[in-house]
Amino acid sequence: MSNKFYGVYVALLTPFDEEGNIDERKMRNHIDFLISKGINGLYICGSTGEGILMNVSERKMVAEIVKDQVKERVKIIAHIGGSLNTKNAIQLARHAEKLKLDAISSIPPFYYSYNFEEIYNYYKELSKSTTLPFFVYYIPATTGVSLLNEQMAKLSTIPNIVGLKYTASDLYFLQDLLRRVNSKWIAFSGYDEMFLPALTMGVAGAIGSTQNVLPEMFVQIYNNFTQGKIKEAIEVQKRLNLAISILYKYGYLISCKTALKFRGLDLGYCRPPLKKELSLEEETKLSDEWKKYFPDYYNS
Ligand code: MN9
Repeated sequence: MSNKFYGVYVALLTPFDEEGNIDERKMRNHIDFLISKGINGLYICGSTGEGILMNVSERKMVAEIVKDQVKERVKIIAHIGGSLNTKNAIQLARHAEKLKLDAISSIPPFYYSYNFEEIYNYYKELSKSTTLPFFVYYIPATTGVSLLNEQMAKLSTIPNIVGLKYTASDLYFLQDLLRRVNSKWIAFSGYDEMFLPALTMGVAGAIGSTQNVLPEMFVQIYNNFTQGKIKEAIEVQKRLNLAISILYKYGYLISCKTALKFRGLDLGYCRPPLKKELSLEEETKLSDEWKKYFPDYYNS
């Protein structure tokens, strides 16, 4: 496995059983399915993985299962943020290092209106707690934390911070940021809808939720782009975006889990307060639409 971080990373869904417990067997099956499709890495316990709905020991358990199942076939980045406070995040960072995962990542602290000094200190404390490479996870739409480009660039001076997962729509902001940090940062595109445009603006790959459902399409976009086959890449991105618009209709994460059912995989339930499962009516509508537009990803 190469030392570099690039390509298609899956923000891994976490399967729960009906009572809300992590379902280890389903998780292991899903990991093997994704690896068989040619992905480059897994990003665990992020927004998609319902990480902020889990406690520290559950997040450690997910990391252990994933590490054991992956067996060095692809890289693993552990999201350690949203775990309530810096002390918890440090525990998760140390655990990731002990397990020899490849990197850690974190959203900025949120809920209280933290000033930049507090945000900076959060990243600095975490960075001091580990020698692992560290990716900032920037997702202002859900955290409510927006940073200026000069503030983001300041984060790049913290040792270990090697890049970011950028889930925002302003790709010029991203390109400008990469210029400010002299392209030292490895950037991953977070909005699946914009993987191809983000590649043209300098990202090394993508990390997102739809990769769980349609890993093949992300691999195709990435390979086409790197081989200069732009027209082909545009066609796949268009088709992917149709799938995303369908998945958005009934709640994103539970729809991703349900669409995987159509592909023959069982990802269980989501954890409340997220909607646990689709109603029968919703599932039927989703299934009909999926079958109509994506017959090649139905029962296969
Ligand atoms: O950054 C994901 N964002 C969230 C990762 O989960 C909030 C994305 O993969 C989106 O789910 C995806 C659909 O909008 O782009």
